[in-house]
This record gives sequence, C-alpha cells and structure tokens, in this order.
Amino acid sequence: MDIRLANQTLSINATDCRHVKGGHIAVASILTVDLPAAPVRYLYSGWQSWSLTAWVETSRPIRPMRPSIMHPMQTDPAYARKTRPHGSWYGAVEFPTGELIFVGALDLESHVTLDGQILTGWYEVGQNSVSSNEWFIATGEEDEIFAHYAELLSERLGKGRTMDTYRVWCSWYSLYTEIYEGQLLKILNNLGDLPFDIFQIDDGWQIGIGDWEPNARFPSGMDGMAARVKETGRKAGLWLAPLLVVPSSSVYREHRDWLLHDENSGLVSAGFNWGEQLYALDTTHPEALDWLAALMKKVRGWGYDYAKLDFLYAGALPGKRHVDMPRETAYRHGLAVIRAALGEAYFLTCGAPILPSIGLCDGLRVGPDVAGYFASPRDDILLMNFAAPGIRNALRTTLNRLWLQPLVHTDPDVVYFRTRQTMLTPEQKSFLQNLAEVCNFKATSDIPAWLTGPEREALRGFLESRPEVQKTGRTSYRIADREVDFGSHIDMPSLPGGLTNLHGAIIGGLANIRPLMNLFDKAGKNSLKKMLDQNPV
Ligand code: 9PG
Repeated sequence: MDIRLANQTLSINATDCRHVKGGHIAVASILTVDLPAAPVRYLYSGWQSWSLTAWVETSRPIRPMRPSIMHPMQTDPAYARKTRPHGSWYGAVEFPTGELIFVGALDLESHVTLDGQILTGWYEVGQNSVSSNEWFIATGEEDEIFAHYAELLSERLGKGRTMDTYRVWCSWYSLYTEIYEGQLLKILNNLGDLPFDIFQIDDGWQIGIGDWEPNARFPSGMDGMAARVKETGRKAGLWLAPLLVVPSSSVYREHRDWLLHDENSGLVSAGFNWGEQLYALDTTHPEALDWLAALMKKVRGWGYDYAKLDFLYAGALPGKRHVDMPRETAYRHGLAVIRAALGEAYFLTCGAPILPSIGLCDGLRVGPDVAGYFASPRDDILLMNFAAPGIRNALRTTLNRLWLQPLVHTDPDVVYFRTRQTMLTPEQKSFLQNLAEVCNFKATSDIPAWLTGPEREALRGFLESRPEVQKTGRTSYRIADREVDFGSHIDMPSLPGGLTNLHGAIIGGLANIRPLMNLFDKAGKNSLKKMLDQNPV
C-alpha cells in the first residue's frame, strides 16, 4: 500500500495502516518500506547500554566487532555478525537532501535493517499474541520524530517516575574493584560538604557474582557501610549484577536449573569478565525470581536506597527458558519483580537492553563506560569495537539516545574534574561535563584527595548548577550562555586497511583465548594496585 508522508509517497508492505500524530502506524510482522532514493546515512540502534548507537555513512562497510567473546556483553549476539546496517527496535535513513525516514517498532523483540533501498522491520516472534506487530513510520525533523515515538512507547511501556535526578559519587572510575571499607569511609569523610546525594559503592564489595554478600574487605558488613553513609545525610547506593552467575558461585553449584540454557541443554554464554565465563539467570524460573526478589529486599534491608543493577542484558539473551516466552518479554518479567522488590529505591539499569527497560526503572545508562582516555586506537581501529570504554564512544552513543529523556533519566556515566590519574585534556573533560548537564545526570568517581583546590571548587560548582539547556542543532546545545557542539568529536574512526585489519584479526583472536585474557586481567589488577599505592585516597 502507499502512504503519504510530508511531501512524499512511500510504498510499504503492511496488513493495515492508520494515520497518527506525527506519522503512521503500520501493522506487519515483517514490514518493508521502499525508499525513494539511496540513503547516505543510517541510524544504528544498539541493543543495550554499551552498544553503538549512531548515524553512520551507508558507504561504510560493516565489519563485526572484535573480539567475538565479547559479543554477548556488548551487542545483541544474535545479530553481531550481520553485514547490513541493523538496529534493535528502530532505524532511520537520511537522504542526500537531509530528509529522514524513520521506522520504529512499538513492541519488543523487533529489528530494523537496510538492504539497498529497502528498509525492513521484523518481529523476532512473528505473528503471535504477544506482539501487536505495530510500526511507527515517520519523516521530518529528527527530534520531532523521536518525540512522537517516545510518546507512543510510553503508552505501551510506561515511563520512569517523575523524581529529580541525584548527584552521585561512584567508586568505580577511580578504584575499580580495589575497594575497602576503611578507604571508602575516608573518601566519604573527605567529600565533606560537597553536595552529593548518593554515595554509591560499585563492583568489588561482594564475595562473588551470584554470591551477593560482603567479602572480607567489608568487615562491618554492607549494612554497616550504609549506616555510615547515612550519617553524612546522604543516601547509600550499591552495585550488583543480579542476572549474572559465574561458575565459582553457589547459585551455579546449587541451582543449575535456574540458568539460561540453549536448545541443546548447554548453558548460554553471557560473555567473559572477572576472569570467568559468565552465565545468565533464567528470569522465567519461579525459584530464580523468588531469589531475585529476596536479594533486592536484602539490599533494601541493609539500608540502600539506590540500586545500580548492571549486566542486565543477560536476562534477555536468546535461549530456551523454563517458561517459553520471547526473550525481552522474559527480561521485563524479571525486571518487574526487581522493581517491585526495590520498592521506593531509585533503580538505575546498566548494560541493559534499552526499550525492554523502559517503564520499569528510574535511570538507564545510555552509553558505554567512560575512561581516563578519549579513545583507544586498539579498540577503534584494530578491534572496531565502539562499545568499549572511552570518552568518544560514550559521547557518541549517549548523544544519540537523548530522545529517551521523556521516558527515563539518561545516565551518561561519570565526569572527571581531576588531573591526577587521567590523560584527558581540559577540553575532553569539559565534553563530559557538558554532556552531564544536557542529561541532567551528574556523577563522578573523583577522589577528594586527588583534587586540587580549584578542581574541588569546579566540581562543587558543577554539582550546584542547574543551567538552562537548549538544543540548537543536531549535535549542538546552549548550556546557560555557552554554545557547545559535540559534532566533530563523535565521528567514527576510519576502517583499518589490509595489514592493519590482519593485525586486528590477530589481536581479536588472541582476546578470545580465556587464559590469555586472565593474564591481562591480572596484569591490569597489579598495575591498579600499584597506582593506588602511589596515590593514596
Ligand atoms: C563494574 C562496571 C561498572 C561500570 C559498568 C560496567 O564489556 N565489558 O567487558 C564491560 C565490562 C564492564 C563494564 C562494561 C563493559 O562496566 O558499566 O559502570 O559498574 O561494570 O564491573
């Protein structure tokens, strides 16, 4: 059938189509849109927090990201090797004239891809009772299209609670897993009157992934830590990865049936981290759900009012579940249980599939991790991995996800004010600070003892400011009276040529060898320990 959009007629393949505010809603388990011309850019929509989301030239060849061992934890592994532009739930194309055509699913387990001049959207589960098979089709100005799309999604998925964002001190981006009770208490004390609402303890407090009890470095227990945080007038925050399970954990030993299996009764890989193979909890298993709810209540009981729940993609990986349901629906099922058990606590999702998290959390990490460097040539050129930590990767993906703001707090990750222990230039640090203002989500891991007097005051000013933010262009903003354009700083690096690509393939191949990864892990940990010895908190 033909639909009229702005000044053009599009031929689409759908069983039904109706006009709505800002565009059309078409019904099709597989939708095809014949494009009037060859597009020059495609909007990739990454599956989870860390996955690349960006406008990319259609002339750019698509190469799978390296290393493949990371596919389950950095992208949707079911589509990681696709050689056409592909995105989760939605996609858009731009023509040489600057005009856009957007196709976005109104339900989960959906994808959009571009093949020449045909844009195709499909639902993984096809015609079934779960999905409405609806698609929003629109043209026009990017922000308007997304505003309409967000409204349609909010009707179907809900949105976060209308509470203010918090200002967060987070332990990760200075101390990583090297955290100790005494050291954190010292930092807490040194934060003094800096206006942080949340003191958030990240990865490193737990016995193991799946064993969510304090390890020997926290002799007063996590309840003891929360009590000390609350004495300073702040709320306590805690990191967990509740949908991951590692072989060394008691859950793995005692409840193998709670884990996500594949068709051949093997376990589904959720990636590789902390020197261990990762597995996923099956969020349709009633006992696993009871365990999850009890875990959340335990954390609440310890006194934590802010939960950063990470590596959540694990709950939505493809696999065979205890109760047969589509994977993102299964994830949402688990998230609803978590949300209910967390009660009034602030719920930040991370490493989380984007649309399936909407309506069930307060905040959502919308980009990869930041780091003490702008970009890594190894990740950019050799591995072609844009989900890897770094400022440019974080800026790029976060900026392309700001349309989610009516639905959820958009967390761009932390900012840096320190000079110590980072290679970032003042300009690069200011990109992150500006992005945090645009997101209205402010966090840092800066250690007070590492800040100079002026840096500490700059951090205070940042935390206290509530500037007016106005979007002035596709990548530019006015923040108070400053004009900020992120545009040229988020370009994709060029693709490697033959020899460099071969070098990358070798590096990527080596990274798939687990014992080798463990060696690197150990080396990294040692240099972190050394750095912390030389830079007391
Ligand atoms: C704690 C960290 C921090 C951080 C999170 C998340 O692909 N990866 O291997 C990968 C590992 C860690 C990671 C992101 C990606 O960081 O985003 O803020 O909480 O976990 O381990």
